[in-house]
Amino acid sequence: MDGQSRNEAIDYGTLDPKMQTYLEEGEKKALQLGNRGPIRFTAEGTLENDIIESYQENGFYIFENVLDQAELTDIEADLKNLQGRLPRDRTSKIDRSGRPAINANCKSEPLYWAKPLSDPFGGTKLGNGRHQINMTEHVPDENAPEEIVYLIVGSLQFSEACLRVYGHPKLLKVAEQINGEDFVPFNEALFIKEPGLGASVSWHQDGQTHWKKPDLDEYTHGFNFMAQLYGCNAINGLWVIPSSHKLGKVDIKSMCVEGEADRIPGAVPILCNPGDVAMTSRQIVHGSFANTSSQPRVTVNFGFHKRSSVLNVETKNFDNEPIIYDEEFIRKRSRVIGYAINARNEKFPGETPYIYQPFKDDMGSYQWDAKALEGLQDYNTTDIFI
Ligand SMILES: O=C(O)CCC(=O)C(=O)O
Repeated sequence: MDGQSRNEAIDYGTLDPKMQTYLEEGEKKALQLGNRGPIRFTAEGTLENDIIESYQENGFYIFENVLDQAELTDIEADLKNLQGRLPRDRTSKIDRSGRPAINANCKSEPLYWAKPLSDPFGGTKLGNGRHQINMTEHVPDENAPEEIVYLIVGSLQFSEACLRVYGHPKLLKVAEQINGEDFVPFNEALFIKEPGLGASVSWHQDGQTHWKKPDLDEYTHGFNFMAQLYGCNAINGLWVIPSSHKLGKVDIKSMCVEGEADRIPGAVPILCNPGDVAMTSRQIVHGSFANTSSQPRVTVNFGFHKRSSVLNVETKNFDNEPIIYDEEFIRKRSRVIGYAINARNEKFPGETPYIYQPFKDDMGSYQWDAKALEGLQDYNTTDIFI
C-alpha cells in the first residue's frame, strides 16, 4: 500500500525519539501481518476463508479500495456541511452563521468536545470506565480553538453519504459472514482527527456485558467497520494489539511499561488509503494518539452484533441507564439497515442491493425519503451497547 504520508520533519515522532521508534516498529509489524486486501467472496458467495482466518487470528482486517473517489467526494461534502453547521461552542445551539446548529433539536447530545490534542476519555467514567489510562496530551498551536468536536454520534441522521456507506452490499455481506444473517446494529459515528487538533482515544476494549459468560468467544461483543475518508497513518490512525480480542477482559494498566508512557508494546497502527475499510473486533485492545501529524483522519465508523449476543440482554446504555434489548427494540433499531440499503440502491441502481434477511419480505416499508429522514431524528438514543 502507498498509505497516507507522515512528515517526519514536522510530526510528533521526531520530538520524542522513543515515539519515533514506536511508530516505525509498529508500521513495520503492521505491514508484515498480511491482513489486508480487497473484499473477496467464493463462487458460493461466502467470504474467502483466508480473510476469515486472518480476522480470527489478528482481530482486525483491512479491506482495500471499498469506496471509490466519487463516494469519498460525497462523504467529504457531507462532512464539510456538517462542520459548517457545528455550534459555536459546547453550550451553544447556533452555528457560526447564526443558523440552528446540527444539534439544535437533538434529545441526546451527538457532539463530543475536547481541548485540542487532549485525552477526553482516559480515567473517566465514560463508556462504563473502560478507558483506564491517561494518554499523553500535547500543547496545541497558539491559534488553536479552545475546544474542538472530535466525535459525532448518530451520524446517519446527518449524512446521507454515510448512510449509503452503511448500506454497502459487500460490507453487509461481510457482516452476515461474521455475525450471521440476522446481525443487528450497534452504533454509528464519525471520528474527526484534524491535524494538530484531534484528541486521543485512550486504550480500551469495547464490550461490557458478556466478559464473564462461559461461552465468550472473539465474536461475542461484535465488530466495527472503520471506513477511511483520507486514509490514516501511524500517528493519526487507530492502534490495536493484534490477537488481544481473544484474551478476555484485560487489565490495560498492566500492559503499560514503565518509562514508555502510553506506548503499549506489541501494538500496531491500522494503516489505510482513502476508501479502505478496516474491520476490528470490539474486544481488541485499541486506542489512538492525539493527532500531532500534518494529515487529517476521518473515520466513518459503524458496527454490528450477533443477535444472540443482544436479544433480551438487560444492560445500561452509554449514559448508564437500564435497558432491555427485546425483539421489538432490535427491529426498530435495525430500520436504519433497511433505509441504508434503499438509499444506496437509489444512488447506485447498477449495484445488486444486499438482502437483509430479517426484512426480506418487507423492504418496501423502508423507503428512503424525507419522512424516513425525519424518523431518524435521535435514532441513536436506541443504540445497542453490549
Ligand atoms: O477511531 C478512533 O480513534 C477510536 C475508535 C474507537 O475507539 C472505537 O470505535 O471503539
